[in-house]
Amino acid sequence: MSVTAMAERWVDEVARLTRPAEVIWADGTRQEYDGLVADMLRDGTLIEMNQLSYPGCYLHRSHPQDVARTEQLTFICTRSKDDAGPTNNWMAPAEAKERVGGLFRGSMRGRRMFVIPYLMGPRGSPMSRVGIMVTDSPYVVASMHIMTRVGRVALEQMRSPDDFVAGLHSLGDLSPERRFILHFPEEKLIWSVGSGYGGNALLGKKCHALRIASWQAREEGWMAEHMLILGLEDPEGRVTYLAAAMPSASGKTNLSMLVSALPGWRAWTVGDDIAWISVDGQGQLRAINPERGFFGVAPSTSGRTNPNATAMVRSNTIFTNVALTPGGEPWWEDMGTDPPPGLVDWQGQPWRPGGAPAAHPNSRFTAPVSQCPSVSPAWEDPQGVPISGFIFGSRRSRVIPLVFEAFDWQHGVFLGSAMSTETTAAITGQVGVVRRDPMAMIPFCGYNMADYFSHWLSIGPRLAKPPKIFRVNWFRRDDGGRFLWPGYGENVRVLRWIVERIRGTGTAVETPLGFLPTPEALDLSGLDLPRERLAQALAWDRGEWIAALGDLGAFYEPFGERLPASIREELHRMIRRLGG
Ligand code: OXD
Ligand code: MN
Repeated sequence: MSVTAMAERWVDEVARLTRPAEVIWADGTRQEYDGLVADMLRDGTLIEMNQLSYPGCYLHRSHPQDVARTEQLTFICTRSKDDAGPTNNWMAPAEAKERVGGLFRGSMRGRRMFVIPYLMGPRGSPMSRVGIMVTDSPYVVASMHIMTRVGRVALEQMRSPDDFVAGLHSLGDLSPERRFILHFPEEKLIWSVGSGYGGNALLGKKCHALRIASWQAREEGWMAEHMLILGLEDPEGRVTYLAAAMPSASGKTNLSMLVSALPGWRAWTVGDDIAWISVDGQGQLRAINPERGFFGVAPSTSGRTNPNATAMVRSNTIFTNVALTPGGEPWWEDMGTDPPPGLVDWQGQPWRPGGAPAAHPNSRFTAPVSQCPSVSPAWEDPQGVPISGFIFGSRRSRVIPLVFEAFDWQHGVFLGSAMSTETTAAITGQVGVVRRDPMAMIPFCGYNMADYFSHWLSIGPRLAKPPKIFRVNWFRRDDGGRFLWPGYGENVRVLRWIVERIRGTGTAVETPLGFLPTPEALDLSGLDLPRERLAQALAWDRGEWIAALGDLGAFYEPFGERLPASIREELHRMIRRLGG
């Protein structure tokens, strides 16, 4: 049996169901990409941007009701409902196939069906994995070219005929009423219909590299996490690698390519969204970035917040739902320039000052990692980079201090499980409401999160020296609603303390929450930040924390007996330490 025999059989089956006019196997070449772009320019799927100032850049305008991930239409389809757990939407596999199969019947009639063999992770890495995705969207094929490694590079990595995750995607009629994002982890299968939006339709990303991969990772003893990976270089040239979990649209991309405000310190970007992490023969965690592109949020990206991204998206980038200047350049809110006269909004209408945002708040850029000026020389190392610290960060105006450190691995896992955040435009729904988001994985964990916490707990004892775990919050505000911490490039001051703690040098005080930096421990040189504002950013309030932990207890309830005893124990210990 040839290594692709099973994939070919599945593709034939899919073609019989969806009835495309033509079946094309994508090869990942430049020629193929250029051909897709030419087709999309002809039919209006893409608009050419100014090829002198933005060479190789194009604009795509999506259906106005298809602009973000739709979590309410995303399902985990395991045989047992308990295996999906209380935080996932669940459908029985047979029912899912029955209900949604009909939407694929004939859905590609008159369209081309593309088969995309793609590799998640560096070529030749034992940690990399293959997917075979079928889609009727040329925009998805072109985006997959940027976001993954497409073609022979993937097929060559297959170890057996069933060594792939199968992903079936069809635009359907783009109606939210007929939109479903289904995951069958027991079959390594994804079905997505009715959306062309990145997180719903670029199946290598959230569907494969997080939801299906998290299931495989638990079975096989590794980790698939919603984390950026960066290397922080100190003035002596030593690089410490950190991985950080943060909810969607909360600054992961900016942090991963931070331009340091401290002289002599420098950040190297390995990945901005997903980390696959395994334990090596020496008991060291090693991480790869399974992706080869960034699918970043455009609004607020500027020379001040993220100069590297600003430089990176000047070429070979597909923009989605940004505004367009009369000169054919992209524009978005908080880009650092005033909206020019004649600006056209993300829906192609003339934009009026004072009206709705010109760019959609979840408008995006899709750009190759290799174009990032801060890309790490180790970003495609097949062995991955050694991880010395984990950071859990979320968006909270109150309660959570700027930074603190867990007492140990178990306490750190508890802190990750306790994370909550204010929602953003990256998902359809209300923006700014607080919701629980353990490890920033609530939308992406492909199985019962109680088992996910157990899995995290089981990793620590396998490590020679478990990474230290930190909690950060760049988003704390004062009573007047102003941010207490300047963020962006200044975050290096917090990262520096984290690295010092990892090395055993940084100073801290023990509190009921964990180890907090003393106010002098953070290097504020060259920063105009009064010490009392820093003290406010680092402050914690007993009453607020006791109330928050009560709420956390309620969040844990539906997990029942499946919640690891040590997580409950950490919760009770923390309440006791707070005198509650
Ligand atoms: C993303 C997301 O696109 O988390 O990375 O929504
Ligand atoms: Mn993400």
